[in-house]
Amino acid sequence: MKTKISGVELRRIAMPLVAPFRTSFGVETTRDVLLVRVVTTDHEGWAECGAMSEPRYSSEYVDSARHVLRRFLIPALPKDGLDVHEVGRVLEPFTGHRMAKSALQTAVLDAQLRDADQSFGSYLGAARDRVPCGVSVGIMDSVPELLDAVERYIAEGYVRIKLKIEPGWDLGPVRAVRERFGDDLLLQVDANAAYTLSDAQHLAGLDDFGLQLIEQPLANDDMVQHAALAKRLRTPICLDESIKSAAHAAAAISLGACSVINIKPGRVGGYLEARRIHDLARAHGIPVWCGGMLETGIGRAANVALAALPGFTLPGDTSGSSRYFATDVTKPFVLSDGHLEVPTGPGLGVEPRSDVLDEVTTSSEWISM
Ligand code: SMG
Ligand code: MG
Repeated sequence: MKTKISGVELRRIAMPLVAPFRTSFGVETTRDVLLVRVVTTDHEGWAECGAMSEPRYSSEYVDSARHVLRRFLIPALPKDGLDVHEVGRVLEPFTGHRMAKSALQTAVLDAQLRDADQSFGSYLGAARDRVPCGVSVGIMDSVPELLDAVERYIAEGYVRIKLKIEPGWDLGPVRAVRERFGDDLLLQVDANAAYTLSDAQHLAGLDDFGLQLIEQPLANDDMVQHAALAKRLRTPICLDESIKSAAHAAAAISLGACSVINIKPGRVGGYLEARRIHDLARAHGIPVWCGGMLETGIGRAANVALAALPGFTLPGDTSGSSRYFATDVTKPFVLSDGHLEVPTGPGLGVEPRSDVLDEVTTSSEWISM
């Protein structure tokens, strides 16, 4: 199926977070998001870029994504239209910039699915109509503050808690949460690459707490070191930042660098590559779950659809809108019994609310094809 694009809007919005979100690499207070809207003959397609405002989680950042889209990626799309499966190949000559590529491909996919009257979930191969949700809890100033936050999230119904950790905020907070909420709580940690292999013995101290996994303990490029660490921990290692493609996933699995994978479509260049990683992991018996980049309802809609694939056997960081924003740019995603429903309408199945968008827009540009 060919989709003919007449132009693309790059719109940047500033979304205040309900509470600051601190990780080992920095604090977010407002989510600076780049939205991509492709306009076709009959429809529009929307997507959101996972890049943050600074190149800390990954080398991409909002300005770089906007620039590479405007200067290279959008002009590379064929003028006479294309099928979503061609987007990856057309963008392939440009190295990296996977989050920017993902946003463009996803917007084309949304438009194409709206044309075909098919939902993301049905297109990707969703195996259920709702997904269980976890929540990622940032680093706090004190343990009592952390316990309060975790208690609130559990009361809201989240089925799994992920604690952000860093050197100096690891064993103590994890022990406190375990002691307070008991052994049945599904609990995991995410270091965002804050440790080195010389911390192996210290990290083995986490083995006492029955964690579901430890996410990205070591640096992004430390695939071999993660394999060495895996031999020294009982806690399963999950990779996030290190897995940027299906090829990385294959390498990590064969090296024994991880036994779980966090799939973020933006990080790996789009939903088609995300599905390839899912398929590969599933064939190897490696559980996967859907990560998050503090998405608005636009990105969340597609993530929830992805998380409904059969290999997503662990709850993801697909939290309800209210965990992030007082007002979302779509109808809010609301947790019900710890789950979010997979949208069923055509494409993403959600509509951006233009009144809300206009209020949060900080810049917009139009690129004609
Ligand atoms: O979207 O709920 C969310 C955030 C989940 O912890 C989360 N994301 O490394 O997994 C991760 C982080 C990356 C973004 S931190 C600003
Ligand atoms: Mg992570």
